[in-house]
Amino acid sequence: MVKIPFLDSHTGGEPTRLIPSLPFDLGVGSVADKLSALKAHHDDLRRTVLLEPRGSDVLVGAYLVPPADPTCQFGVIYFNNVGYLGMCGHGTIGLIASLAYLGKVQPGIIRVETPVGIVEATLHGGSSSEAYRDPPHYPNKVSVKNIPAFRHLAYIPIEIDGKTIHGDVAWGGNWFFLVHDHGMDVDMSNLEALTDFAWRVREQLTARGITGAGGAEIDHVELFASTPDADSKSFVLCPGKAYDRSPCGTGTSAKLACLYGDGKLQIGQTWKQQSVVGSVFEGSVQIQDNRIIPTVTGEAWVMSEGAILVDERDPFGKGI
Ligand code: PYC
Repeated sequence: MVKIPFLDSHTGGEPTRLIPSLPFDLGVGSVADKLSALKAHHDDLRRTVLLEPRGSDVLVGAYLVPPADPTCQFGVIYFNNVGYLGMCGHGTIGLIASLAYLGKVQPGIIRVETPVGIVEATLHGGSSSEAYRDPPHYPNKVSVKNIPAFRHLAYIPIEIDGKTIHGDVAWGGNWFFLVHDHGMDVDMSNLEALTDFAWRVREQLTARGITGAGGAEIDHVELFASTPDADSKSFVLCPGKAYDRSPCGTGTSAKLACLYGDGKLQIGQTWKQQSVVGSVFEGSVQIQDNRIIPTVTGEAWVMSEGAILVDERDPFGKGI
């Protein structure tokens, strides 16, 4: 029987399953090198951790790995039901809150190496946090200063059901297609139609050969709408066809880069992005070396801990 400890959190409703230590060695390279080794030799662990019958399509996993960069305290590799993510905003908020729960970090700045670059998380705490004053609790509000975000293509037309819609292709740690003129109701009562529509957008992008920089696949679709409760509301479809319950940290970063590019967001101005389930991230941008650096803030909550048990005799022990 193999036993792998895990800790589950959610960030604005979107779960993160943290695996604090891997049952094998990935060598001494960068986190990007470790991701290559995982893809080549250990993809069965991703399936074991996330797929049914143990997991579900909604779960995002996070492997905690040693960083190669000496300025970082941690390395992390995010994964989902179909593969691996470059970065994950809700996952990083969940990771840091989980590490706080485990007593491995204190309020302050924590640098984390990801396969696509270094992110800087700030774990908030201190006198303004009621939760932190109560000893059994842990600080859970985190700001993530992301890698640089940018818009790659603007106002690209695609046709869905004979109707032309337009989207921007932008990078926020993953590749996104951001659509405003979709005409869909961004509401929980409309999840099936939103999923179907966003999936068809993805199919059209593939069929038309519309990609991110260097031919990268655009594997996330964001449909935006207005709301009285925030600056914008969004439905985000993830690569494995599950929708993001959070406002999506990398998706919000991509959105912030487009807003800044359009002159609709000033440096340091706060943007409130609401998810389809109603959770909110606050975002802002700063400029460093002529690049747009987004910061996204949210809260995460630990919700279960335990161990994955893999019985070698179980025909579905490594996922369906
Ligand atoms: O928060 O960046 C994010 C994210 C990506 C996929 C799911 N959540």
